[in-house]
Parts: sequence; structure tokens; C-alpha cells
Amino acid sequence: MRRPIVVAGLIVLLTAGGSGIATPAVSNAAGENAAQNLPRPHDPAPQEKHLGPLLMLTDGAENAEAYFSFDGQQLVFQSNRPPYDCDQIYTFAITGGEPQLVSTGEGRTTCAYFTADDRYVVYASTHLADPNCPPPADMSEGYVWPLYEGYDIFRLDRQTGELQPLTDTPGYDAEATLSPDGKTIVFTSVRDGDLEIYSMDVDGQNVRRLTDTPGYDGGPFFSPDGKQIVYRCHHPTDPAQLAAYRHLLDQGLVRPSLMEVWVMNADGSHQQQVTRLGCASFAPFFHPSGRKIIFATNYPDPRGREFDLWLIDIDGQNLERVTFTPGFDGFAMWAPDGKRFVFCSNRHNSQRGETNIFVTEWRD
Ligand SMILES: [Ca+2]
Ligand SMILES: [Ca+2]
Repeated sequence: MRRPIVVAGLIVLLTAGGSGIATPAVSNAAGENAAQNLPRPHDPAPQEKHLGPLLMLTDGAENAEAYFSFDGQQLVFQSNRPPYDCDQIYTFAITGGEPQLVSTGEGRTTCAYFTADDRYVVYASTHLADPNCPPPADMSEGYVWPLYEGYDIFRLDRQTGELQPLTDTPGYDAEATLSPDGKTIVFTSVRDGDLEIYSMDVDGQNVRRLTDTPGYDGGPFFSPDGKQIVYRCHHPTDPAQLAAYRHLLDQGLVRPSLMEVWVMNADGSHQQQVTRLGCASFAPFFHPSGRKIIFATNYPDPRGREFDLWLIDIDGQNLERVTFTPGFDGFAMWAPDGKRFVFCSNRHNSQRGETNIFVTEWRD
């Protein structure tokens, strides 16, 4: 079993899709100096032919899950930077600058996303359950993600500051993202006893359950035409493996070491497995064409800590590696214009193991 004390990729993997443990906030002279030289230009690795010149927007603490606004001019992301002890939600321009705190500063937050007019930000937070940071996951049974039961999904009105809860069911509700028309939220919840994907209107009404397979279903994102959803799954079929999954879920934990990428129609029909890599493949996002998916994976070493971005056709063909730098690369997303591209990476960090946000121009 993996030890909990790991650097680089797996620490970020811990934050993936809203199920992370708190990594210690880091404050050091090197990081503070580095932060003064932001944003910083960097070249992609020579093999990274899909990536244009990189603009590094953060350097210090863990920065992850950066997602574009609908106008493509801003990013919303989570970071455990000081003064808070666990992840809070921030926004800044795609050209960088000083991040603006969006969340309350209490509890732990994850998985933020803009709404269609960029007036609202939706995100998950534990602050109503407890203003303190939730405790780190119990790793006594190996490497796991916690599914904090205090997580509910909130919608912040950026004009008025009003924070409205969109869910109020017991247990984990998080990982909310928006449809391209801005009318529908998809999210992950344990409200029916297993990890499943649900949709609801942008005001929290008309909740519909989309998945029902025993096992992990989570991390959903819409296709550019809004007709499909890409997500990550772990569906154990072996009775012992399913029992192990349920045993952890009962404790609010999930082991993320084996996940595959799936797609389904927006109404939950026609669920299809895309990857068959036998690794930790997660954080998928549709290519602007709607025909390919980018995702993070530790393929080809399922026990390895080397995560990179890969592309695959939605029919599972044409697997292609996109990033080639050591450590974690993941959480990729295209802006609505299909050209600008954001991802999070360990590359060029001033503090080993930390993850930062990079924006570039995508090259097909
Ligand atoms: Ca399930
Ligand atoms: Ca890498």
C-alpha cells in the first residue's frame, strides 16, 4: 500500500475532484520571492507540441483545479496558501495578479466553477458544518481521499456577496460544474448511499440522479455541446473489492488508485467506458471538438507517482501523451474559445512538490 507521505503528484491527486486532505500551508522566503516574479513565462518541454509558451500564474502552496470563466478572462481555483490552513477558493485574471478570496475563509472548500454570466461562483464548502479545517484523512488503511460529510455546494453572488446553499443533504456533496448553456449543474453526492453523479438546475432545483452503478462515479464535466458528460469511475465487480470499497465509503473514504474515464449522455443514458488503462485516470475534460478527452493519469505505472496529461478519442482509440515533465500534470481545461488552455503542474515550482497554475495556447 502506498505510504501517505509522498511528494509531488500524489499530494495534488489528494485534492482531485474535491476529495483532498489538507496539505500544510507553506510560507518560506523562496516562495515569497518567487511570488514576486509572477506571472512568469516558461517554455513547454520540447515534446509538448500541443502547448504554446506557458504563463505560470502561481508559485507557492498548493494551487489546483483552476477553471475558466464563461468569458474566458478569469480563473477560479482552490489554494491552501496562507493565511488559511486548508483550501479556500480564489479568482484572478488569466494574466495572473493577486488572487481574490471568494470563499468565507472558514472550513475547507473545493471544486469551484463560474456560472454562465460569471456573476456567480459555485463551490463546495464545509464551513456550515464546522468553521475549522476538517482533520486529515485516516491513512491507517492505506492511501485514500476523504469525502468530508460536511461538504455542501454553495453559490456565491459576486455582486451582492450573498452565499446560497444549493444542497442540504447529509454527507458529501461537491464537484459541481456547469453546462455550456449555464442552465444545469452536475455534481457528485453520496445522498443515496453510494458515490453517484447528479444534475440540478443552477438554483439547486430539479435534482436528478444520473448514475447507479455500485462504486465510485464522480468528477463530471459537460461536453462543449452540452449533450454528454465525461466523468471518472471505479466500478469493482469482484465481491471482495466491492466490499473493500464499501468499507472505506462507510468511513467517508475512497481509494483513488484505480479509476477509468467514462462518458454518458447528459440524461445519464448510454454510459460508456473510454479508458481501460488500469491506472489512476481522472480529471477528464472534453476537447473543443467534442470527439476527444484530455485527462490526468499515472499510466503506464499504476503504482507510480508520475502523472501526465493524455488525450484519447471518446471511442477509446488514439491514446496520446500531452505533457512530458516530471511530477504531476493535470486538471486541464480549454477556455470557451477552444484556444486558451489551463492546467496545473509541479514544473518550475520554487518549493518541491507544490502545484501551480499554467495558462497557454493550445495547438492541435
Ligand atoms: Ca456509484
Ligand atoms: Ca508529469
